[in-house]
Amino acid sequence: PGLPSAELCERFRPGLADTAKKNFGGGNTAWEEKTLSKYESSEIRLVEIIENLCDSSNFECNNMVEEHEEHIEKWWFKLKKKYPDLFQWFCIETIEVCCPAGTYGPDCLACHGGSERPCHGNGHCDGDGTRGGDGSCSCNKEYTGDFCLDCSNGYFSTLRNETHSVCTACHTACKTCTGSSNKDCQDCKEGWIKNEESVCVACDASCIGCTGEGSDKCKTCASGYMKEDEKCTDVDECNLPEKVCVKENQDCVNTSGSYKCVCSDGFEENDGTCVQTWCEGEYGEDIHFSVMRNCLA
Ligand SMILES: [Ca+2]
Repeated sequence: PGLPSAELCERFRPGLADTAKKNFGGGNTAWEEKTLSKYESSEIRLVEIIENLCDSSNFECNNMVEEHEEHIEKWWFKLKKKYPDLFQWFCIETIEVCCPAGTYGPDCLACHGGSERPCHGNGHCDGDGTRGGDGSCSCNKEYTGDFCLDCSNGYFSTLRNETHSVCTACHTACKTCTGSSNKDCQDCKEGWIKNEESVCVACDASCIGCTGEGSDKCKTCASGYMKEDEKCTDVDECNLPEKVCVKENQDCVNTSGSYKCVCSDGFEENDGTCVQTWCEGEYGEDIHFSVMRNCLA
């Protein structure tokens, strides 16, 4: 048989707790207390506990319980006073498939960073609580290193001692940094550039990547811009030989990096076409679209 999964060791304990309050509405009558104390040590509850130890779909767990049912019965009738924690007695000490939290592997050794706070609270210890794994840490994204005490790129240290480390996100302009503002960048992130004051500032909107501030320092031009006199300049889509706004009663409006198609004056968008908004009323007044049917009739 292979090693049990971490899931098995985690599921076992909550399953056990479930039966404790089952079948009782939370009232406090003498009858209920008497019944409860009977139930607490009854074979009915033992059966319920065994049934609840595993999810019905968890083959591995159900297999394990079935295989060792006589251990659980022995514990229930003889040992539960001395060893109140079934998980510890059964899973850890008797059938030796799990380990105490914060330990891993065949001998339940302490995880990297110690069993109290594996990975210094900044990651997950491989095999934690099971007889498998190697105790190494997979750190949360902010942290790196064997013990999850160092900061990842894009994070800087706000607290660091032997046992604790807190890393905080750099400013969005920084790739690496020593503090929280865009003045504290060591390197700028892609799309940002250091100015004369060593502050990472955004490349011009017309650039994809840049060597400095301004539209003349682009590495390449962003879409909607083209190189003209060494600068990335907005393309005026409305003046292209081929019309870009082709619907009836539609005008083209150039924007920086793009363009918009809008309905001409006196028209408004309705189901994707531009319809007339106003008409001359009987009495010489402008009438809104909502009454246009009347004025067309
Ligand atoms: Ca444009």
